Parts: sequence; C-alpha cells; structure tokens
Amino acid sequence: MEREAALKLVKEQLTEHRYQHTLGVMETAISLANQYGADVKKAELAAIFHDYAKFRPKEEMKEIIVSQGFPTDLLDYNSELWHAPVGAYLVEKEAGITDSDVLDAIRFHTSGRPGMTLLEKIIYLADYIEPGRHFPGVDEVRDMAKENLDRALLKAVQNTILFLMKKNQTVYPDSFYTYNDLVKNRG
Ligand code: DGI
Ligand code: FE
Ligand code: FE
Ligand code: FE
Repeated sequence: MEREAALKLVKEQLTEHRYQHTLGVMETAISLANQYGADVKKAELAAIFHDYAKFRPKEEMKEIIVSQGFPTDLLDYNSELWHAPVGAYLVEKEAGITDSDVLDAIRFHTSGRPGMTLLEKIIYLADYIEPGRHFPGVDEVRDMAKENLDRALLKAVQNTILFLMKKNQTVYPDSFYTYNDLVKNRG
C-alpha cells in the first residue's frame, strides 16, 4: 500500500494529535531504517499503522484478544497495552496488510519482546523518540539512536519501566523480558 492511501485510512481512526504523532513516527522510522539498513517501505507502513487501534473501545479490544487467542494475561495489565496486538489484527482485517514483519512490528511496539527484529526495534524506538515527544530523557535516547540502535532501545525500554514503576503502575512481564534480553545481548 502506498503512503497516501495508508495515511488516509489511519487519519480516520485517530485524533489530530495522534495523527501528528504518527507522522513523526513515520519520518523517524524511515530515517532509522535508512541508517541501520532495514526495509524502508516496511518501516514506513508499520509506523503509519502502529497506533491504528489506539482509540477502539476497550470492550472491542478485549473481545478481539480473547477470540483471536492473544495472550489473555494482557487483560490483567494496563489497557494501554491492548492496542498493539489488536492493531496488528485490525490492520490485517480492515486495511488488508498481510506482511508479517509489518504486523509483528505493530504487535510488539508497546511491550517489545525478546529477540526483536530490526524492524520491531526501529518502530519501538521511533515511537519513543519522534520529534513530537517531550519527556525527560528523550534527548539522550535521540542522541544514542544516532550511534547505536540497541543501546538506544535499551535506554528507551529502561526509561519506560522506570516511569511506570515511579507511578506505582504494573509492568507487563514482556517489558521485563525485553529489558533482560537487551541487557544480556548488549555489545
Ligand atoms: O501508543 P503510544 O502512546 O504512542 O505509545 P506505546 O504504545 O509505546 O505505549 C502506550 C502506553 O503503554 C504508555 O503510556 C506506557 C504504557 N506501557 C508500556 N509498556 C507497559 C505499559 N503499561 C504497563 N502497565 N506495562 C507495560 O509494560
Ligand atoms: Fe502505541
Ligand atoms: Fe512505545
Ligand atoms: Fe505511538
């Protein structure tokens, strides 16, 4: 699917603010894909669709998680996690995207997972550092992303977990598994 067609589909699903965030993720993901030798068209498509399900009703997301056999432990954690796997499902069903690399990058963009692919890493990181993001530590991760993708990703995952813990929020186990995997494999 071409960029303009994909953007049109996504715009209908999102608020203006979230759409602007999506454009930022798209530009950042393309730039990271060029820098680190990933498939640029896949990065563009995954970035455009990554938050496709962000505003679906919780009941609909819950129903999809159960009926599609997605990990039901997700339901015991923050509902903010649900739009990632549900998005992968709906993007295939409603937008006809079938590329499993693209769908997995959408599926794992919030929690990450051990053994992330290059494309998954790029989408996770682009989501974190796109130009519209303004939170403590984001500039440090932006700088790291220019030098070393895995180090930047580790910092982003670490910051996310720390942020949740400081607010006494639960942390989904896959986020910890992602963190451990990146620490074990850091160069
Ligand atoms: O959808 P975005 O806001 O662009 O970003 P995202 O999909 O990376 O994260 C959405 C939210 O999910 C964010 O507010 C933090 C939260 N989150 C990320 N990892 C975890 C988490 N929440 C819980 N409870 N546990 C996690 O591991
Ligand atoms: Fe998201
Ligand atoms: Fe994220
Ligand atoms: Fe996002």
